[in-house]
Amino acid sequence: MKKLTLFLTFLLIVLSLSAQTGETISLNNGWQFSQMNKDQWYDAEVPGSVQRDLVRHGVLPDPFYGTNEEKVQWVEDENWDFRKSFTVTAEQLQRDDALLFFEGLDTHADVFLNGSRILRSENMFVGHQVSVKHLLQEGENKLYIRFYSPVQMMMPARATFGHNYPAGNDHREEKLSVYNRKAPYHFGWDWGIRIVQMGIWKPVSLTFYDKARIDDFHVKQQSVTQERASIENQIEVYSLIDTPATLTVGYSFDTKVAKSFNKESRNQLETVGKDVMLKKGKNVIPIEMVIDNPNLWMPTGWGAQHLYDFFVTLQVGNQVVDQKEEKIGLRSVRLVQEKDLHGRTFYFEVNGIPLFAKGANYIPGEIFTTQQSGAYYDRLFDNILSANMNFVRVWGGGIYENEEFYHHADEKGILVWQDFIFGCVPYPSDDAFLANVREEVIYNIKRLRNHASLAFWCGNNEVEEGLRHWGWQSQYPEEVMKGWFEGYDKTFRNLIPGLVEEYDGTRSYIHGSPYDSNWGNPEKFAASDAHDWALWYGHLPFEGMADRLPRFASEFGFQSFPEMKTIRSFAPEEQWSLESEVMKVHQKASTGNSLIKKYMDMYYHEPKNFEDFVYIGLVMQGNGMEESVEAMRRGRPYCMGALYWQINDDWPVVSWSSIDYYDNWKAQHYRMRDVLAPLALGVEYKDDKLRYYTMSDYLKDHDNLRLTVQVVDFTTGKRKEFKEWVKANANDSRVVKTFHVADLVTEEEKAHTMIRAFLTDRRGNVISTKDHFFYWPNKLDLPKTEVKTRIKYKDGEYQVTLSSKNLAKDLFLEIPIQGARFSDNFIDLLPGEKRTIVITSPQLKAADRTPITLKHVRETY
Ligand code: NHV
Repeated sequence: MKKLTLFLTFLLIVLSLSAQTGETISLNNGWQFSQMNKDQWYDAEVPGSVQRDLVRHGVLPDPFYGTNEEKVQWVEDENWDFRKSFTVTAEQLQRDDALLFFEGLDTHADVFLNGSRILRSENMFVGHQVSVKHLLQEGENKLYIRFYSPVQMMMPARATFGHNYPAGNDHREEKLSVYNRKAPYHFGWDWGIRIVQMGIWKPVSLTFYDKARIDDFHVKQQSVTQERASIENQIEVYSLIDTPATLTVGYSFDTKVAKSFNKESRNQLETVGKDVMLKKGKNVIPIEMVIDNPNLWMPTGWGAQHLYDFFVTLQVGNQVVDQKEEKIGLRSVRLVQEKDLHGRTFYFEVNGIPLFAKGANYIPGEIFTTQQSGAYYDRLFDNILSANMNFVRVWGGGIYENEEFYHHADEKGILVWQDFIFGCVPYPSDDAFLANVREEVIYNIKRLRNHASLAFWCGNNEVEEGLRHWGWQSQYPEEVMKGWFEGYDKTFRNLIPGLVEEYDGTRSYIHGSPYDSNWGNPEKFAASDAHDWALWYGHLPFEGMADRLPRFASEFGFQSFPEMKTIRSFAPEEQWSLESEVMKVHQKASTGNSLIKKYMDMYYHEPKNFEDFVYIGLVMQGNGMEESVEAMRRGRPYCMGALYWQINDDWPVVSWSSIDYYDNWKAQHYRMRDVLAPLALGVEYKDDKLRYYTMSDYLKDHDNLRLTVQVVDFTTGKRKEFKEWVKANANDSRVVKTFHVADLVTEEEKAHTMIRAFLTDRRGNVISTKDHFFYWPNKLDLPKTEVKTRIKYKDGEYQVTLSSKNLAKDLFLEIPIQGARFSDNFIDLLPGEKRTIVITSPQLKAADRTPITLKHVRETY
């Protein structure tokens, strides 16, 4: 092994060789599709799906509008053909091999090229590479793909099993989703439209190359500390011949970036070469490497997201035949599950430091899975970062996300909890099924394992919880249940962890989430992550969540309707009621509306009309969820994570999301932003005391913080004020000040008085504000008031200055532009207070004076 330290030397060597690497052409363009035997061809967008294209061509109506969902269902029962021709030159045919690459076919398909069947696809999540040189000809070549109805394909499986799987979220009489290795949510969900798609959902390409190719480049981080990173690069080479070759791996690092973080500038360009004998076929070559004093990748809020540029080149003779690059963040991350006083811990440790996980569950952002552009992921991660999150769970009912998702996570410092794609139902476990799963698991581990953001793997969502707690025992014969339990162990306790160890070997794995708890039996919360659905399904009041903290909350949530401008996009005014046909299609949770009403009865006066109901629902979700999340954050280090259900929607619908389909923040997203701030103020109201907390994710202590606590009457304004110097310890939550409530207000005053507290730094900048009300609004004497506005109109930005004589609670500003950004919204405007809210959107024009409407709680009853 030779070691060269100067990148320039390396470059000179490479440049002096002829670089004859592969030539890749895209085969995404020029596809047509037709229903089988209909011979009616439409052009297809690839990546895409049949249904998405049928909507584009006007053959299907917009499935989101009105009750159109049912009108698009027939497509799933049909087979669909895709065809395309492409040309190949004589020169291209001179190359040693040609490799067709289908990154994703959804799902059951036969692929033909120039008269030969070259591939059978049975799994949406697996990409396929096929060597096709022997089939290609100079000039025109023809590809043809037949996609089979995933529903009709699997009818015989159901018929021969003799039972219908308990797949409650699969919205068809025959539950066939379990037999398909296909995104479960395509079949419907309790927030999801059903569109069981078929098609070419990821890109297609053709690569011509000589001699050998690099199939995979794994930068395996064996151990990483501040002092050194030990790396085993594993390079998978496919060679067409037995031949000597040289592999060179290296990395470069932009020291300019690192310098601003107090690392001395030093040579960060390094390569290691290795001479090898390739044998025909697959070769795996390890090349070890040590990096001293690495610039570590840190989660957001803890430092910079340093990314090294790793590369590998493959040289045969004097020709560089292939090369690959990877962006690598060096860090250590592990899930710590250790016995302790209470039970067992469940937290993530990043670079040796315990991390409180702040974030949400993510579902696929579109029902038309392929619709997401780079701009979509920019917006998504902007929404994640703006809400001060550091963690997101890619949930098992969706998909393994696109590379773009994990690239964004790497660059923004967001850790990813990755489920394997199984959710809420048992699955078959016969040999053929497991062989298919095996291929999928290997493929996706290899695809994702280089990402710094990928924190850990989880076998599935709630499959074991369902088997134990969802009452299937009384619906299925004993041997069926037994088969499912055995299948569970085979798949999630045996097969998948073995593959995670073999193909990743650096990350933690749990068999499923929750790990060993159920919300009906909270005594197990002391040793597990938890999906605590006592709030919502269990009718537990929001304030009850503080008394049953789990070690890590991986799901908990509360529904709301999207705001009216989103409802208007799919429902005409005569449909604005809970029981209308259109609204029922857009509320998929059978108990959803009654639960919203039940909680609203607990906390609010009955709203006057549908629009007020929608608004109050948003406010209730926001304030209630803030209360739960805050309790979890106050509760560290016992509780070390709060991932709420769910951040986003995949179509316009009533759901647990904090951002609606059209990118409008619900009240909850603003409240998450506040409560998850790197340094936030919390307050616990218990035993006639108000205990103020500082909750900090910073890695250093903050001293000399000023806590100001004001007692404010709803109509007369401020009556008392207390000031105190406090501190916030690094990576900690702690009580900094306790008040006896009786020292602040009398019993009678509680109904018309609130407590505003804020934290300022030495220069008087406000770091965090916390409003406390002693009751929910139905027990408060909220005054009537009129909110005054002064608006400055500019292109792209309106500035709205608000004031009110009396308290205006949860004041909501609405503007009829989808996705407009508000610097804040759903705010408590105090008597005499002046607040300016900035609304931004490229669609805002000064000349339009687009109307802004206001609503606050007192106006709804
Ligand atoms: O219902 C909301 C979400 C789902 O969308 C998603 O599947 O994993 N939810 C609820 C639960 N898990 C999840 C909890 N499940 C139950 C609650 C009450 C009774 C039975 C099951 C997510």
